[in-house]
Amino acid sequence: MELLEKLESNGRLGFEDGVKLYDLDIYTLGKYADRRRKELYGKKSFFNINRHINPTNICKDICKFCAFSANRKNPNPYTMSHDEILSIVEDASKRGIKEVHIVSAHNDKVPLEWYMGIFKKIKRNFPHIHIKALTAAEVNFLAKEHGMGYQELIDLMVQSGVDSMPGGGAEIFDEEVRDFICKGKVSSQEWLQIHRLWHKSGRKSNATMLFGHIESRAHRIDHMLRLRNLQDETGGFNCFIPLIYQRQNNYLKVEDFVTGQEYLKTIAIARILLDNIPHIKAYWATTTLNLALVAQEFGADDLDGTIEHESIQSAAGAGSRNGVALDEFVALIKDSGFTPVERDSLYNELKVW
Ligand code: V47
Repeated sequence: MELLEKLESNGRLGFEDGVKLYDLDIYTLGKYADRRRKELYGKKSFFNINRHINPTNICKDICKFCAFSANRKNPNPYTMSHDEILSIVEDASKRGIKEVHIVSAHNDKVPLEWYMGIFKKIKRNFPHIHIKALTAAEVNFLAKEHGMGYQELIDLMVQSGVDSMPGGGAEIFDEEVRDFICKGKVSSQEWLQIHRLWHKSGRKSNATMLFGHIESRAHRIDHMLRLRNLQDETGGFNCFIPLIYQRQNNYLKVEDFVTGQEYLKTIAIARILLDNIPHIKAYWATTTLNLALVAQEFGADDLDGTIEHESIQSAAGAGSRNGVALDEFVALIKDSGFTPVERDSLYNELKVW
């Protein structure tokens, strides 16, 4: 069957089809992606009121794309105390946050209890706040560092108060590209296995894809299809998040920045290919707010949240260090022609703004 016929009939697309989607013009792709988005959510755009916290930047691993971890280019190592973290959460809770998103580097200078204690203390003091924490890269690091199996560590995360897992550490699954950009970190198989086990423990997670560096379009399609396969098996992914690679202050020498068109095509393709992952997130910390708003027309239905403070993408050049004020965020979504819907971390609707 021809590609356009498959798109018309909402048929499931394979690898070759996926690669060919990039050759379609942006309007055709956008039309099909937007049709699917509208069938699912109409003009609703989801966001949450959240706080990102990055408790330490000391990292045992070296990823060429990373500008966040303390290294020769960024010689400012830090590790927050639990009291510091709790006071950030307390302050943010006054502004009504419903979620903390906690992603750290792979710090071998602190005990496992330093990581788990963060979650226990937040849960004890702020039981209403959803804790989205520990990427599969962190889970892999902690399990190996402390001689534990993945399942054992996952059980400990659950006991300590982690509610869901963020999608970081996926980067690009293709083994050759992965070997070049983040050799030694969690492998693709391990990343998928950790999410499989997490889903089988009855929990939800997200999945990211870091793109716009040395990967090809085919690598992106391969990445998405590996996620679709796991989602067929577990159904545990809430959302897919393509992250645009930010190129400052790191060791990966990439001159070209991904274009807005390439980003919008990638969002549209994700919406079309990932027929089993309900939400596609335009993560404004890597796109700028304006491009994320345009992505709503190309299949994205989720804009992450207010973030408040962000250290990973902003270290590499993104303008997201200070988050965005809630009233400004809501006004921008409305002005762009969409309906801002505040959600909780599991996508239950809390308020139509
Ligand atoms: O995995 C690192 C990325 C990720 C760069 O689950 C970079 O809702 C761009 O987990 N340019 C961590 N990206 C962030 C993460 C996340 C973010 C937003 C939403 C969610 C979610 C999860 O940050 C890492 C890596 O891929 N990253 N360096 C860079 N130079």
